[in-house]
Amino acid sequence: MPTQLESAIQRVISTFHQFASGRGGEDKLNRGELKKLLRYQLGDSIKTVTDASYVKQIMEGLDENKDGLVDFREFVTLVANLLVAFNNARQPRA
Ligand SMILES: [Ca+2]
Repeated sequence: MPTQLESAIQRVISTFHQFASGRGGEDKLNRGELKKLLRYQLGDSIKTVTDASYVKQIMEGLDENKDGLVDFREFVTLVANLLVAFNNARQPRA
C-alpha cells in the first residue's frame, strides 16, 4: 500500500498525463491543455486563470526549452512553486 506521500506523487503524475494526452498525441501540455489544467485543478487557487495573457505568462515561465509545450519536468517547476506557496500560506509568519 502506498504511503501518503507516494499517493500524492502518483496523483501529480496522473493529473499531468490526464491533461497532456489530448490532441496531438504528445505527452506534453500545449497552452490550451495547460489552461484547462490550471482552471480545473487550480481554479480556486489561481483566480486569474481565465485571463489568456496570464496563462501565456505561466506557459512561458515553465517552458524552459522554448518548444511551446510543457513537458513533465517543466511541469514539476509549477508543482514545486505551488508546494512552497501553499506551505507558506499555512504557516503564520513570525
Ligand atoms: Ca518545453
